[in-house]
Amino acid sequence: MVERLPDEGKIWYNGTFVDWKDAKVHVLSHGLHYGSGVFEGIRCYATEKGSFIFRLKEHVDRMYHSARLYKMDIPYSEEDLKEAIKETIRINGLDACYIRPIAFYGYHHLGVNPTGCPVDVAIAVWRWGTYLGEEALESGIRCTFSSWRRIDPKTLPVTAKAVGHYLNSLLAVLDAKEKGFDEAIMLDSDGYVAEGPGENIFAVKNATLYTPEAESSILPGITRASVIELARESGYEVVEKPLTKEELLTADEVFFTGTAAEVSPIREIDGVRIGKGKRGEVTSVIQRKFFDVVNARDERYMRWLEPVYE
Ligand code: PPE
Repeated sequence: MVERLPDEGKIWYNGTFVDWKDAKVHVLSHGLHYGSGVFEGIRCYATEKGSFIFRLKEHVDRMYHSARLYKMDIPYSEEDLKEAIKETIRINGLDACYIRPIAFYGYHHLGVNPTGCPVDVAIAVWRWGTYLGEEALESGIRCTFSSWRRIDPKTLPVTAKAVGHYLNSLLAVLDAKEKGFDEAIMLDSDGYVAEGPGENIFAVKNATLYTPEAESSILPGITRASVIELARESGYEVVEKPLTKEELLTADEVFFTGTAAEVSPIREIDGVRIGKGKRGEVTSVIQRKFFDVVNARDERYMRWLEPVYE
């Protein structure tokens, strides 16, 4: 399930391409000590019409949004970064890949205040298959409610996809794995359902979709927004509201969304079978739609796809 990173290829690093093995940081970099960085996870799909990046603009927008919340000035324009992302895929000759741009405070001084540290930016691309295992997309996964609550908007700007925020996710993942589950589901500080460590969550009841509001303790995912749009377009009602544990456990279907996780059904939570205990009907419809869109099989959504090789 866990795929090792490659050891060959080119990484875009502060405006130039360097060999994979040379894309290094100093151990005293600010970002390493304080988690002071922002990043994105983006997917490029190989389709019959060529290679396309899914919602590149929205991802790059979010990276700058994250940076702004941490008062970090990324020393490149969004246009430059988008171009650099495409160039990184081309120079590595990939047709499908996962794209990881990151901006972090680099080497200058230590101390929590980052003012004066350079902002280093890198873009790496590599092949990354299914996030939760090959079988997950079809059969669904087994989850547990984490004992760790999701970071609270009163503590950190949760809409930022920031490096340090992932320590919260790391604890939830380790907790779930130790208990023998595939993935965790995190509650917010009030006890409502928030999200997975790297995924947003949806419940389906009587063919209506429910998901926590974008303003709650979640990272408002781009896959989440896409799924809401695709579901509404398919005639389903989608309600954004606080979800209780009980609502999740008694839902007909539950699924995760995310760039890495795509649309992954959840078949069990803490020993409670969800619905029929396998991928449900609505999840199947949404999954099919999603894969049609990312694979350039739906003309109406070509606007979400950015060609890499023109
Ligand atoms: N919540 C969290 C906490 C999160 O990290 C992600 C993405 C999402 C929701 C879904 O957002 P979006 O990708 O825009 O639909 N998680 C990224 C990193 C996963 C990782 O393990 O690293 C991802 O899916 O790329």
